[in-house]
Amino acid sequence: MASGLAPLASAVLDAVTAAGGEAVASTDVAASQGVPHSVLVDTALKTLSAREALTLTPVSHEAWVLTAEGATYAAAGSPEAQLVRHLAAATGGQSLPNVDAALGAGVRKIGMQQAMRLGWVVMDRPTKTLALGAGLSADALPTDDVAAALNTLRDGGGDAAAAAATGVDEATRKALQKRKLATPKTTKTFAITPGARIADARRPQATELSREMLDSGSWRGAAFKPYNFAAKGKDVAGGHLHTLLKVREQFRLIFLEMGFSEMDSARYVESSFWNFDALFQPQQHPARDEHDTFFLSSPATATLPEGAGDYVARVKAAHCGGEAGAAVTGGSRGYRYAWSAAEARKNILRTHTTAVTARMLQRLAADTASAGGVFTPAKMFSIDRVFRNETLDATHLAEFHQIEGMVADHNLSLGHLKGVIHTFFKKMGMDRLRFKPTHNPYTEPSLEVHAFHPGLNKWVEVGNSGMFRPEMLLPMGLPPDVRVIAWGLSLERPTMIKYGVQNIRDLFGHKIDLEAIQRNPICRITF
Ligand code: FB9
Repeated sequence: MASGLAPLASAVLDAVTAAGGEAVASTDVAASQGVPHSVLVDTALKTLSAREALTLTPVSHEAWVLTAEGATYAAAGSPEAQLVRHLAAATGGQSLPNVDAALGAGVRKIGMQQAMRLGWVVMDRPTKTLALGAGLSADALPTDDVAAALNTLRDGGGDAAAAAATGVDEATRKALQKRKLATPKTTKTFAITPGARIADARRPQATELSREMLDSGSWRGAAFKPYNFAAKGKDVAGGHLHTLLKVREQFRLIFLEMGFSEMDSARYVESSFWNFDALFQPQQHPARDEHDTFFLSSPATATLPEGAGDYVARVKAAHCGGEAGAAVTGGSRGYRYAWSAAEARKNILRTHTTAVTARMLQRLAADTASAGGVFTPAKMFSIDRVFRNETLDATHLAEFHQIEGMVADHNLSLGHLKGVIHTFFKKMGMDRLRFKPTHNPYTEPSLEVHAFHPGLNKWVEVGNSGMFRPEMLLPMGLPPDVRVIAWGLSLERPTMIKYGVQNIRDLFGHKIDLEAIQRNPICRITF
């Protein structure tokens, strides 16, 4: 059972009761109790108002306080007045170094600026010396209104009304504020009046209904502390999706809305065959050496796909070119080099999720074959990690999440590719796109996608795309009129832009700020 009141709270109750319902100023109670106003508020007023023993009506006061610089000038006079007094005391023009020595360069600079603006001081250009302005002399010096105003504010406790009454009007105060000599500070005090439950404010407050109280019946007379339904419950720390996964979720929704199905991309270790060879990327392509790709030492190699008919042989033919190559690729002359199965078996960390797309397309071809040549169009996507042995910088790590979409259907054209990309980025809030021809080993034509980002107010490269080459599709056994369009982008770039992350290390990796993850709001994809 919460015991009696703290002395300060009791003193407040006394004052309020004594006022007979009139409002009591919290500043007066604090002064009468000799405690700082903030202590009275934190230790007594908050508790008593929570108990509804008191009603606190906030009263805000605008008080002007002097800055440290303002306080020095209030005491020593404004710089311009100090300068005038110095020149009045000196004989003849004073060189700047002399004045600096006397007043300090800071005061001299400000003083000169103000005094010359007021015509109190003139500079003799040839000799670069300062002297009193016309009409001024040692016994006819201007009044130092600035220092006077500062002192009035200080002595008036900064109360604006009081200051105004003594001639420190709004304009003067603003001028002082502009010179960073005084600033307005709003303080809040309270008008205290009796609360609904002041009657039993002194009675011990029950904070719970205990078994004993029920047995003893003592609950009847007890004053229960009002239940604070607004009290903030304990913050139950729940799980939080990593910011990247929040954005990934949004991209998944976009694809699902567009009728795409998700590819199973849970395979970081891939054979060079599916990551490169199946995509008609030649074995001597620079991206295939360890400068760009992470090769595995164990398991160092994978088996090439068996049971896919002689798919591997056809991939080899496509790379080698010549008769056999032209036969399986509808006439492509291929790369005409000795394709090595050993090279294709090398295990790597996949450099793109396009390897997964290749597997899906080859499976589509197999399904077509087992469906007697009937091809079922497909729209599929993947969002998953890929690894590139790149130079690390603020926006590049050795891994990122690739977002990839592909559509396989009869007689698709570049127009279909641009159309589906427009639909996709429109759902991200970007409807002004530009396509720039580019090159990928596995697509022809290939287009870089650039979008105008309204928030950044600039064009951003937002991805890459293209039509998979027949040298990739035909060896799989896909019908010759089936075209496959695809595009890709990263998950990190949009997430960094969305959440204003400058350095990718703040987003991904051991240095991320978990707080931010918990703080980051749910992601709405529109940028
Ligand atoms: O994500 C990228 N840019 C981007 C995307 C969205 C975005 O949203 C903002 C709110 C507006 C902002 C930026 N890029 C692709 C473009 C560049 O950042 C690029 O410099 C870096 N790229 C990565 C690869 O870096 C080596 C981003 C990554 C990328 C590049 C290409 C593909 C996928 C990811 C692809 C592909 C592809 C092509 C044809 C067929 C199938 C897949």
